[in-house]
Amino acid sequence: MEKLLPRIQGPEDLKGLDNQQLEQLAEEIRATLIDTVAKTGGHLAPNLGVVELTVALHQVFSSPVDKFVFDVGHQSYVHKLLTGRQSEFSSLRQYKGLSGFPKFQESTHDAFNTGHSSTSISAAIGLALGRDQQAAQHDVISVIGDGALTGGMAFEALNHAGHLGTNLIVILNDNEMSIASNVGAMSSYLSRMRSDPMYYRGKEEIENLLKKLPAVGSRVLRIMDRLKDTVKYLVVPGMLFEELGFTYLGPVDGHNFSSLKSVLRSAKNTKGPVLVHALTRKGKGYLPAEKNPDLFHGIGAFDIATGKPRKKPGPPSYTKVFSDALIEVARKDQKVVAVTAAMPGGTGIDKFSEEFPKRAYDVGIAEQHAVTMSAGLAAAGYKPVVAIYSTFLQRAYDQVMHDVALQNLPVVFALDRAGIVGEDGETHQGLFDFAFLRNIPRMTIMAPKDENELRHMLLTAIKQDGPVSIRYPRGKGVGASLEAPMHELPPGKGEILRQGEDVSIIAIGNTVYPSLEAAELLEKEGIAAAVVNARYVKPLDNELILNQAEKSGKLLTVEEHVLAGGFGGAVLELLAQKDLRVEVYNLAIPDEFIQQGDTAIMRKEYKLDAAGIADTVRKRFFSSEKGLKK
Ligand SMILES: Cc1ncc(C[n+]2csc(CCOP(=O)(O)OP(=O)(O)O)c2C)c(N)n1
Repeated sequence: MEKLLPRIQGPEDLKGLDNQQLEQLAEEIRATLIDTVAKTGGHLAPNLGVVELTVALHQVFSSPVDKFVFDVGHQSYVHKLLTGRQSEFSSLRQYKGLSGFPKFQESTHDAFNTGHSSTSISAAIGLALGRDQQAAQHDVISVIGDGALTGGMAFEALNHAGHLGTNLIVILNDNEMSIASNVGAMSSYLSRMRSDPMYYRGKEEIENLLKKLPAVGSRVLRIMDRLKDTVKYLVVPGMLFEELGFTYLGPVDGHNFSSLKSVLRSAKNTKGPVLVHALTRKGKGYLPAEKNPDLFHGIGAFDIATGKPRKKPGPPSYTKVFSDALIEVARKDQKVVAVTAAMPGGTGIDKFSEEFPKRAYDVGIAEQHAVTMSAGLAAAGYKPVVAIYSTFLQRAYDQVMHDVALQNLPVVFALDRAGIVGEDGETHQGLFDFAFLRNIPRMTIMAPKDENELRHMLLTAIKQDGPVSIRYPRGKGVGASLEAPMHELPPGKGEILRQGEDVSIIAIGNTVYPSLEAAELLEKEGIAAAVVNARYVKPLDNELILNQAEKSGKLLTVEEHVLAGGFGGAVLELLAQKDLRVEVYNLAIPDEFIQQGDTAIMRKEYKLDAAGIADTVRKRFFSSEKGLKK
């Protein structure tokens, strides 16, 4: 049979296809998704679930005139395949390749960039208002998952959309899953609509029944009309959305082309905000993903036949070491509780909740709530550890400041995926946390050089009275042996790992080991570099840093973080305050958003590997052009 997918170079090529051809196309898309993601890694299960939905959207609407906003955007691969990006699809999530998220820089079909959750309805409202301002006519469609709908912004936007009343289509892609099982009352409401036919068939059935009753029936119907609001609560599907000012359409089988297209056409023809409730299956069409949608939500390379991840052997991840350490601490301290915002697996809180089901809280994709709730727990005498990706804490800045730090509450922020994150790219880079936490009074900020130090830092943090953040990178540790028992680290103290009188490299977090390697490279060239593991960004180990500065007169700070507001900046502030004039260079990420790519490639690119650090020392402090040669 001739393949259809290669013929689809843009959404217009879909227009003439009948449902049978669409079925074939869906199969080809699924095969391409599985083949590609098996090599590149990526968000397989979410995309397998939206194949029919995305195809139907492109048949009924006309992108790029009509605008699609994909919430989170991890489910936009099918959209990419249908909008002229097939030939580059194998470069998905690779360095200089296609992004794993919508990106307007990549295509005019990507109306709005996403990556973080629950933004799509707000963005779509903005696009719709822009359209209205220009008296244009096109449709704006937000595609949002039931998981993303747990985020506060999504509720704020639903509330506002109903108030505005302008044309807007929200497609609720309900697969009953966030990454793990979805949480919350909204999720239970949606699943009631899924599972209890009375819940959504009631209105029509009752009306038909009443119509059949001669005389009385129509009178009752009229009374019912007057009592509309009360009765509607009992019998109308999607009442919650109707009350918010939306026309609710559905639930519809999100894998059936003819039902999907018909409901989408109705949505197109309805005035005001419309919510289409599509029921889909995460991982649809690939058994291992259907069986294990959590694992296949976002997966590395895997073997297609078995569905097994192609894991490279190596030391345990920072996440695992953190998770085990937290459990160890919690066994001794009953006050320790753990909080995650929809990332139980990613943060290691899943294991904690197996052992302490009553002391672990998954709040859904609600980082702001997670932080303020933790502040409340701390105010009630508990010791909450909020495990959160660095990039997602950006959401909860005011909560950290206003609810935690202002009251000096002992909340521990365990910032996973800090630094360069690799294939997820610019929306997920954890490169800003030192900067946005460092200016908050009372915050203690730490970063371990390895997974062993992470354990000690966790204990140290839990023993402290105020807010503390510990950031650690994505992926495997360095293979450090894990000392037991954990011990507290001296507060605000770094450590000298290597002596050297020519230059001091002051490194933080995962740049400490590459700095040690760099010192070895430099030694071969006759440059004696000291290496300091700073451990703390706040409070800084003033004494140690000033001593090193005075000794060699040359300081290099190294961090996997943006330059502006980072660790290096803190060192400069200290030197300026002490009026100490030494040569300093801050090696950090420049003032730009960092694209996706393998972490090793990216570290090399930004000179954060051993060779790059050594090169920086050479060029900045010992280059003959600068007349500074020893
Ligand atoms: C602010 C924020 N927090 C957490 C995440 C991580 N995350 C990505 S997708 C996802 C689950 C989304 O679930 P849903 O919207 O139902 O989409 P599905 O994958 O089920 O299709 C989460 C928690 C994120 N992208 N943004």
